[in-house]
Amino acid sequence: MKQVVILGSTGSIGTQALEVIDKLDDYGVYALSCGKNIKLLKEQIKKYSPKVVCIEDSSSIKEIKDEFKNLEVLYGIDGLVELAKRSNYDIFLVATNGVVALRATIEAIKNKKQIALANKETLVMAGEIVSKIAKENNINIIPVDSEHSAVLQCLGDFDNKFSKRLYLTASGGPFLNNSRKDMEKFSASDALKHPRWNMGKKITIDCSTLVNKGFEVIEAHYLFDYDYENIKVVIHPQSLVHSMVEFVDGSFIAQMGVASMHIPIQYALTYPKRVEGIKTDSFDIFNQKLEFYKPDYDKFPLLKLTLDCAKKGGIMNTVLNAANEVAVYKFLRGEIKFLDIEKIIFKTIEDTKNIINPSLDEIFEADKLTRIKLK
Ligand code: MN3
Repeated sequence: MKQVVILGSTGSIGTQALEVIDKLDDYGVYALSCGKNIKLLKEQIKKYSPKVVCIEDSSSIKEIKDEFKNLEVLYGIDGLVELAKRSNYDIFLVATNGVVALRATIEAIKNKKQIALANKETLVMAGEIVSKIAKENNINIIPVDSEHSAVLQCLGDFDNKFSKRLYLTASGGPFLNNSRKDMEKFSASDALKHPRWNMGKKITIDCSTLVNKGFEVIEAHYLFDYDYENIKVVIHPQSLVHSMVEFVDGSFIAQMGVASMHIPIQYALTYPKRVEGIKTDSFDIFNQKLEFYKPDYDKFPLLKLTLDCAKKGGIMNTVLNAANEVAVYKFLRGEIKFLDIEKIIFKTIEDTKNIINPSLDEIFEADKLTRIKLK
């Protein structure tokens, strides 16, 4: 029986991961953690009987304890760290947003557990630190995101020596066929019409600016130890190919399938095996059209900026990520225009003095200061 810890169990990836576990033989839930959604957490406790839960703060401990007498309840970042250090589990699935789980993820790596990573900030903000610790502990971080899962599926294993280049596909977002002039007028509801994947509002905007794809290039760099020059972004409006690998003999291998997160989540839990597991809609290969284009950096300057910041390393992507988050939420609240998102980010990056080889504390500090400055 493989025991799984799910951080962020009440979120989109967390709930889908539990649906996957429902259909897997020999997988149990050792621990669940969540932020504010205690109601859903209690339903999950009833159904999956974890030994431990970890919640955001101590205010709901009594409420949970009253209902589940034998359950251990931890809280806060320290609770996550303590959980990560235990020996009672096999797989540590990180499906939280933001940086709350970063220290715990590092502890789980040092504890030599299988890491299934769905959180962006881990590698975007702290890729240098996390990948170094993973290497020292001989741990491969298994990606949950569809593009990176596709790359891993094409490679077969992390040590494939015959691969040459990675191609991360992007749907191109809702503005693929609009001009910059059109984009000036876009409202939040225009941007939220995302054609292919059903996702949260924040990430949908990040797909429409292609910032998300820039972040995915950074993640691929650290996950697969590839130079930035050999990771390409490909616009593929059909979202049927989830990513591709080019090999030394000129062959390309692509991973295709329906756009469902159940598949990459399941692969991360069962890697390197494949199982039938959860049933997804069947993929109809007939009468499909596949198109691949170069991204237009003039139209989507944030993609270029993200890649430039990635090459500089240090705290640049931490600052970019924080500025992006503040700007996107301002846009979603109707406080700024769509193209103001990139103006805010460009200005913030221009004003940033990089710190090379930052410590975790310096990364957290850069994140905090950027948010305060842009508030
Ligand atoms: Mn993705």
